[in-house]
Amino acid sequence: MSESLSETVSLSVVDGIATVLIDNPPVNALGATVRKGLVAAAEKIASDTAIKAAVLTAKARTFPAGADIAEFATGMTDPWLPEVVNTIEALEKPVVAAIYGTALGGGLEVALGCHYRVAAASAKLGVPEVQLGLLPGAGGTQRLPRIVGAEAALQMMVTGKPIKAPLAEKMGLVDKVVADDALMDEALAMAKAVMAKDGPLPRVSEMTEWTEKDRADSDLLDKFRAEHGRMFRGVIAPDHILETVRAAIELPFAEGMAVENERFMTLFASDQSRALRHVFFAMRETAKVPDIAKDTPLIDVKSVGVIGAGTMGGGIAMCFANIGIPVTIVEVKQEALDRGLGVIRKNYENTAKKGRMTAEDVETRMGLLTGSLNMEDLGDKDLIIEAVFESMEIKEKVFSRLDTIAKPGAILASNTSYLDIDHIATFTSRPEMVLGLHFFSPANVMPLLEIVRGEKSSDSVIATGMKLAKAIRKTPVLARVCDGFIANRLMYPYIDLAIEMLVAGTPMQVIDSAMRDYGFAMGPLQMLDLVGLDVITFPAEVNVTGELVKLERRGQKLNGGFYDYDEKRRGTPAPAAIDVVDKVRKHRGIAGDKELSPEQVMAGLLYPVVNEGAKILEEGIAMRAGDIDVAAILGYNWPAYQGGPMCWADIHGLPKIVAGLEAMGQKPAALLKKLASEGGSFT
Ligand code: T1G
Repeated sequence: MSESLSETVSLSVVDGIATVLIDNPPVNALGATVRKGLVAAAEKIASDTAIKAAVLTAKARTFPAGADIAEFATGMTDPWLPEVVNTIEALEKPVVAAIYGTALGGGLEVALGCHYRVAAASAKLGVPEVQLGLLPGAGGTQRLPRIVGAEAALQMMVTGKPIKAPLAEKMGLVDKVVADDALMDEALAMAKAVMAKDGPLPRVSEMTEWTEKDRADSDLLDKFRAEHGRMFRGVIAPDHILETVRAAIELPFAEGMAVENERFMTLFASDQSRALRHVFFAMRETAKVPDIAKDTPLIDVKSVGVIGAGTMGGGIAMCFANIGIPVTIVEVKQEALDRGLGVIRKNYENTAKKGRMTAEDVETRMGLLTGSLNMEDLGDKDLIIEAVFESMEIKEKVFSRLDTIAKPGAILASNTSYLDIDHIATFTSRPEMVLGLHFFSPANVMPLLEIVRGEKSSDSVIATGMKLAKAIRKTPVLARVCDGFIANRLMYPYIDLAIEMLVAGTPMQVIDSAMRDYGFAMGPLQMLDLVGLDVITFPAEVNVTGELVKLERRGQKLNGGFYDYDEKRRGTPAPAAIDVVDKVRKHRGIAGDKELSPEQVMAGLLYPVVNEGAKILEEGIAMRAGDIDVAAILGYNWPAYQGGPMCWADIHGLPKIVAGLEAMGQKPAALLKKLASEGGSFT
């Protein structure tokens, strides 16, 4: 007979063993009703003499995947999770955690408050709080070092990466790993076995073996920080995590908990955590299209055609082959087709060399790819993606032809990065079947996929595009038609103005280091060198990138660009580039004596990007500010801990940005001005 202890927690007793069941879909997050239910369960276990032991587990897809992140925005209430965990641990009757799915964050911390842990073989366990700019705030920083040692605990907490159950067992984090379908039986059997045992219960907070070892290794923490410096760069949570582990090694448990709590609250109030929590939800929001009904019929895509076997076409073909969908790739010349298929094979072989797939996988994937010189071969495909040269004339030829070849109901997509999808749709008799699928290069790697919705694109086509994006492990962002859609349009000013600053007199290394200090892995000019100067075209008749390309300086791939590169690809400002800048200055009659400070560089580049984002939003090109942030983070590696341009603008202060833009002689977007004047925010 099951007793409901709260809306989301129930308890039933069989043969003296209580089963505490959490039922809080979708991921059994430890929200207020769960916490209340767990406290009630602990009280029941303590007071009911018929109960000799307990098993704690959950329903549906996973053991609790953490605290309820959504609750952070509305304010957490009693009982707080640390107290809940301590209450479970303090019980005098054994509690066995039956772990499956993804026991993450607070979920793992609850399991650590139990006396025993049994895990399903497919379970994963982790503490990903660092990805939210936080640290495990329910005793994890104090219990993990005690049960697996400081080094392993730091590895888990600073990377945030989950570990598989067998490794967890090896580390001592779980007592037993069992077959998935035997989890409950095994957990009940363990409860039965331990309920008869005498002696004190194993409480992680009282374990001392690891702490003694770690205390003896005085430079353990400094060594860890030195070895993993990259993970500490720019973000604040890892240093706080390190200090909580120091407390776990040096202090009694209760004092260590006080350190954890203090540092958790510091992080919780930080801009970085606000930004990362925004990004967590924004990444999941992008797939939701409010004006398309949830039951919109989807088009079944079981076969794909790709036109063009170049870098983009090849990468796109791989995305579908990777999930077992056969792809026919069409080229105009055999040698281009052979080259394209050769590049795909090489990509797979390189992945196999890294041990991420087997030689057999390579053949399976290649077996899904068929080359053809004949567009007629696409006649039976469910989805056809054009990835040819960016010229409307060529698109017209391709889509007019496709219209006569493709079967009824086939989706016709263009991978164009900026051309007008509505215009492309007019080359067919079926505009409702046309959309943009804008992949970012390399298409088989970059996680962003812009789904470009034409005026006439049907709801089914858009809904299918959004679902397909997730199926090929991309994050979709819906865009309406404009030059550059969302990510490229957003970043045009960033790149354009960086070059303007260089011509006006700010040294390239000042510009790039300012943006690395902001959090980008590389500055705008370094990025141009990496992407290739020949892929960027600027209108002015004489411009820096054009002149560099004329000198056969195409960036890292050929002779350097703004920078010269040594064999380790370390860049130094190139004299040839400085000469080109001088030439452009002379041609435009610019003195080149205006050197900006790093702060001015940051404002000068970031404010116009925010302004462009505001225009993208007010024009309805993007549905949400969060979508723009996701596009910037996934398309241009905007540092996630800054939240993306729109979230960063809210944190930085919209009135400051409006004033800064006006001081630069730029007109703030109406939406930006309105929000700034009303104390509003984008996110
Ligand atoms: N809180 C609230 N909602 C959550 C959630 C959470 N922890 N995790 C997922 N969701 C929602 C998500 O927004 C989506 O909602 C749905 O569940 C499915 O998620 C004190 C402070 C578990 C691996 O960081 O990593 O514990 O869009 O699309 O791909 O120390 O969700 O359907 O409306 O991602 O199968 C620590 C975060 C929290 C884990 C499943 N825990 N979640 O992936 O589904 S902080 C985390 C995930 C904490 C304590 C600290 C993944 C997943 P909707 P999904 P998925």
